[in-house]
Amino acid sequence: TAGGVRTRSAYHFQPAKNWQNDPNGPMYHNGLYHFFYQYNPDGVTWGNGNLSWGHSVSVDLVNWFALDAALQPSRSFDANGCWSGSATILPDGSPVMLYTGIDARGDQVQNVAYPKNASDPLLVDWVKPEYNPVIPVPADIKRDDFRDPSTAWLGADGVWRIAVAARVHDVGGATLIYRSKDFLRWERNADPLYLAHAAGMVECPDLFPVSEPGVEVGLPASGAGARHVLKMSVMDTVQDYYVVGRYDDAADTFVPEDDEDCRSWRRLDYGHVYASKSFFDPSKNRRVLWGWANESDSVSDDLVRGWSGVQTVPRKIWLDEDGKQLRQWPVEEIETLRSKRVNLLIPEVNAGGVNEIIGVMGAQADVEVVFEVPALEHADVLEPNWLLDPQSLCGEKGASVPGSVGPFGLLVMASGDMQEHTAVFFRVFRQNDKYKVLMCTDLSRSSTRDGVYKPPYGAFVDMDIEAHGGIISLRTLVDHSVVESFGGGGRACITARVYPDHVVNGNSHLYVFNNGTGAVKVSSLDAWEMATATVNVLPDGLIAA
Ligand code: DQQ
Repeated sequence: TAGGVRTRSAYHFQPAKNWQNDPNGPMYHNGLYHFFYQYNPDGVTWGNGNLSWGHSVSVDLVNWFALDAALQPSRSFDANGCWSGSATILPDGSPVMLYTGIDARGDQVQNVAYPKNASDPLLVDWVKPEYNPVIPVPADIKRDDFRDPSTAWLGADGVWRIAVAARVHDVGGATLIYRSKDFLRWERNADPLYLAHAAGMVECPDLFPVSEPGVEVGLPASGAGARHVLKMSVMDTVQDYYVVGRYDDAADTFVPEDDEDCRSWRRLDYGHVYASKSFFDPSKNRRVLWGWANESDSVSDDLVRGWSGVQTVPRKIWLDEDGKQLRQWPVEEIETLRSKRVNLLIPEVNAGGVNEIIGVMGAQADVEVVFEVPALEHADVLEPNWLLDPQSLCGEKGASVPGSVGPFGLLVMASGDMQEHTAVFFRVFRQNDKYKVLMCTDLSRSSTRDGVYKPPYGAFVDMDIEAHGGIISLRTLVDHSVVESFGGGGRACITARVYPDHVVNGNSHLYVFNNGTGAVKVSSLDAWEMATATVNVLPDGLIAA
């Protein structure tokens, strides 16, 4: 349908049709990347009862070829759904999957699956051994509060560990540790890896080592003393939070270095992303993160489109020099899609300035801009309570509210008459003799349509802009209905879904703007039109042989 074509992404991962949600079991195996995802083969909604693992392969994390579903409900131990799980690469190089089955009684149980033929490069067929489930619901956990096994890691004692999400009644959200030597017999550790008293059910736990700042390691978690990141998807808020901490590989417990309430940990994305999962890519010695970005219009729109849900671009993640936050950046392979480049020489944008970036298709673009604030000291004074809720602050101080330093940034997916536009911008505040940089993606004008979720999204970029000479960068990937932004070199990420109306019969424009009273320098501005990747369907114009 026209609606589907207009909003379908050109280089974000989606199946050809139908519903997708969580990334599952991403891995690198024998020269190929495999990506699995929660998939409803029968429709555009979540479809409780028949969730399967969709499966695609890629050589470059950009172009994807669809294979048949890898796991589908078929046995008593997964009769009502194959839910989220993770891949582990065994020492002999072959993979094993752990996933949650919704069994014939409706219990959440943990199952294993192996490739039928480990030498098949595509790993098309998966076998679910008869002895499943390998972990039934424990007596102290409710039958529908036990799911999402993580990638397994090998302890110094030669025993494998996994983390599984659960809710401990009256206590909170937990990540339980199970140990095994053979992936068949699993024993629960008395202590959970981490207990989140403040949360209810948590989902999709991920634990990985980050070593010391700046060093990129992605080896499976082990070794006491090494720093690790724990990420949990918290159901009450539908947000992914992470924290750096110490993992004790003998006790199998994790102590965050930060706040105890996981809902005040940092977020992987301050926009519309959930159930993220990372994997270690040994071919490039990097850790790569995927996350699900749900639609934010309506189910009837999904029905018209015939699909629902995209994944963020795969992001390389590493620990920042500050030892506290992750930095995230689109994997370099995405840059192979950069085709037409425009390089604008706008020395500065004055108060109220709006400069069009002409020459690239605005709906399919990658924009990198470096701003320099010449006079930080003019910044407006920050009220301390604003620090608590950057999202509301972005709502109060949207792109049309002038400040002293900012708002400045990009207007993307803009109609020619500017009636519709999505603003991605910064605003700098002063707090005593320090500066705080607010990053916002303001969707309030993103579409003239009603019935679309158009919130402000916001985050403080955790960097010392003064020490950086007043310089701050913004990279925004625009892909029809996806606006995925990386502020301050990937210190804060905001992914938004947009549904502008003007794309029916008009082009989308791109602008750089400054609505602050002080001028802002543009040290560099590069924009590329992005080619359409092969994502499970052939791009327009290509015909299958
Ligand atoms: N989605 C899966 C669950 C997981 C949830 C089911 C998170 O396994 O807990 O589709 O989005």
